[in-house]
Amino acid sequence: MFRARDTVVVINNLPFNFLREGHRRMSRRTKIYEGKAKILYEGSEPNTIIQYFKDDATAFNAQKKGNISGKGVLNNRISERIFTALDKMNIPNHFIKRINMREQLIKKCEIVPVEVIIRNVAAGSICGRLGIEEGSELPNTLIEFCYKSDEQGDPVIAEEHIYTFGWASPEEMDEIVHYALRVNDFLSGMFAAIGIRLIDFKLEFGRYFDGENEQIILADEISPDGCRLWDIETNEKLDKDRFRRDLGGVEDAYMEVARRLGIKLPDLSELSSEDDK
Ligand code: ADP
Ligand code: AIR
Ligand code: ASP
Repeated sequence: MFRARDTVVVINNLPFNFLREGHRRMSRRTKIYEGKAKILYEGSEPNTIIQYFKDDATAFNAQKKGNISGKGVLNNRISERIFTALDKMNIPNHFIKRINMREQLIKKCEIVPVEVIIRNVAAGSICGRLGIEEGSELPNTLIEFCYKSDEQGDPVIAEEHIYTFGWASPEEMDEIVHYALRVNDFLSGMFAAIGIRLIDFKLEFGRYFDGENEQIILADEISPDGCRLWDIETNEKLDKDRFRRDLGGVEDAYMEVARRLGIKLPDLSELSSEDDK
């Protein structure tokens, strides 16, 4: 049986200031929401939010809690890189701009309370649920839906539940599935090009209201927190499973993903000036 515990992982090859969360700067803002991995603040423009990436990590519906030093900085950068690339592929999304090491400005939307899980290879919960061996290639891309509810433990649901309980309309789900498959095609290729297999990942979508118009857009983040990423040659895990399963080398894995994406991490002086803003 899994027991709650605290895991603190200390990064040892990053400058000290890299690890600071900059709470002084944050306190001047109006906090809208604090989640397990991010904090949302009111943005300076109407209809915008500042998304702050924390180092906090949770797993198994927050039964396991920990802190991965520098994770927020890395996820901010990785997610920025991916959302910017998806924008060029005409996938509408919430990303506006990165503000600093841990924050990005995003479009405020009404989150559809459905987590969209896209699987290319069997791993994680599906293996236990259906008795499938981890690492088995799936004959086709599999989409699963989970009800986004911490209280209920994000249970897997059928598409029918979404309509029965009015979480999204069939038209919205058509768009969401269409975008999810396009994101999968694009990201699978993008990661393959840097020697990474995209095993599975989670997406969140929201409704963005722009005057009269309402649009479904991709929201939240795409980072090693919500993707399974395996090295193509060795099958080494380069994602949050290293934390979930106590495999060690968590930060190194996130750093490796950032490095392969060509993300240049800032030097010490740049980081300290950001923290002192
Ligand atoms: P959780 O809420 O699961 O603990 P996080 O700590 O990542 O997750 O918190 C970020 C929250 O912000 C999530 O609940 C997510 O659904 C929400 N969110 C992400 N993007 C947007 C957006 N563009 N507008 C409004 N809410 C968003
Ligand atoms: N995920 C699901 N809920 C939260 C997250 N982050 C992501 C996992 C994994 C995929 O969705 O990171 O990439 C499938 O997760 P699972 O646990 O259902 O196998
Ligand atoms: N982030 C979710 C949780 O804390 C799920 C996960 O990543 O395992 O439970």
